[in-house]
Amino acid sequence: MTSLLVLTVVVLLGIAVWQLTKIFDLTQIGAKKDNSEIANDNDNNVNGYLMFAFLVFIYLTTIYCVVKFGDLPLMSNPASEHGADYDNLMWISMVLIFVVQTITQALLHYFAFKYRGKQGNKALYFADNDKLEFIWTIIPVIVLAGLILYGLYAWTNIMFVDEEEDVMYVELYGKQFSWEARYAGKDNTLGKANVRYIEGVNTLGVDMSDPNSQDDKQVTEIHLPVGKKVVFKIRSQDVLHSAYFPHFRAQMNAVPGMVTQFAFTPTMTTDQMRNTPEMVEKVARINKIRAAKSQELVAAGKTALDPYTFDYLLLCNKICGPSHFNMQMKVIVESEADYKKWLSVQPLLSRTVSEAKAKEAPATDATVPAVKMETVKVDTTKVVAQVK
Ligand SMILES: [Cu+2]
Repeated sequence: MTSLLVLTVVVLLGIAVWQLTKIFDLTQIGAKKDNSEIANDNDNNVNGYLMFAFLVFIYLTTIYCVVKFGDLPLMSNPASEHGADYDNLMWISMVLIFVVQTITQALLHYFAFKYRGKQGNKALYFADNDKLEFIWTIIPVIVLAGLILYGLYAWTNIMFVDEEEDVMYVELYGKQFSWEARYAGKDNTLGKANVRYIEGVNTLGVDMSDPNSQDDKQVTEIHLPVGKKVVFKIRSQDVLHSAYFPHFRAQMNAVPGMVTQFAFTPTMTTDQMRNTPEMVEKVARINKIRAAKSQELVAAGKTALDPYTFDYLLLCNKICGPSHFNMQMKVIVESEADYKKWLSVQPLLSRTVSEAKAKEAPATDATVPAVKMETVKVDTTKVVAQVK
């Protein structure tokens, strides 16, 4: 409805401007004026200088964006082994694009000014120039081929996983709108899973009859030991998602019906990353904004915001639905000892599933159903309230 109103207003404004120009034209009748549709020298000069004005505008906009937003892209302190290679490729591409666009834009606008129309000028017929065409073809070919080859080399290196190597396996399961994760347990092998096995607490659809599933652990946050290669096996329950770890320079699509994979070695613990000068500065800046916002909130009688602390995150990088923005899971990189301690207290999925089944079992007893139905009712209202 709002868009229809906006559209109507835009159309009416258009008609108003059109009518105004007609009135203006009528007022000009009788005045001595060049009414020719052909551009004269004055028109050409104005357009020539406007070309320069536009060049200045795009340069100023570029400089403004670099100064204002230049610190936003993650282009330093990668937290994974392959991250430096990735950043390097990104830097080379960005510098190349920047230099080439600065020069070509200047030339484009300068020539548009220099060869602007002049009364009496005749266009020169110019069929082709093999030398020129060769130069402007071969330079991009060499540069692009270099970039592509370097990119392919980096990609092959990043995606290569040596099966002999000591790696650990973690499963990531994307669904609208959250991530779930599963550790392979002592046997370092993830049990089979399929969407058809999803039932009750078994939200990952793990095949509980598979011996490899018995020691698997489902977790609510990801812990990774520093310096150890992790192979993520990525699945999706519903639509396309994308497992995205920006600080580790890692991203892979989660595709329904297939298992994709991405592996990386974390090189910086969460604490180390928190203490890098860039991160300290960034967190301080965010907290300054949050403090100002908190003041407003408190003044309006609302609760103040908690101060922000940095944590690595697993995000979704495919716009997968209305709550896509909130699809995230905390990632903690720590020492091997801390990681082992954390993992040892995580419950076995097989135990969680059998305990849940044992709890459900009395429901078949004729005396219980009334109570059970009540519980279900309460849960539903809670969910509805949360959604609202
Ligand atoms: Cu998603």
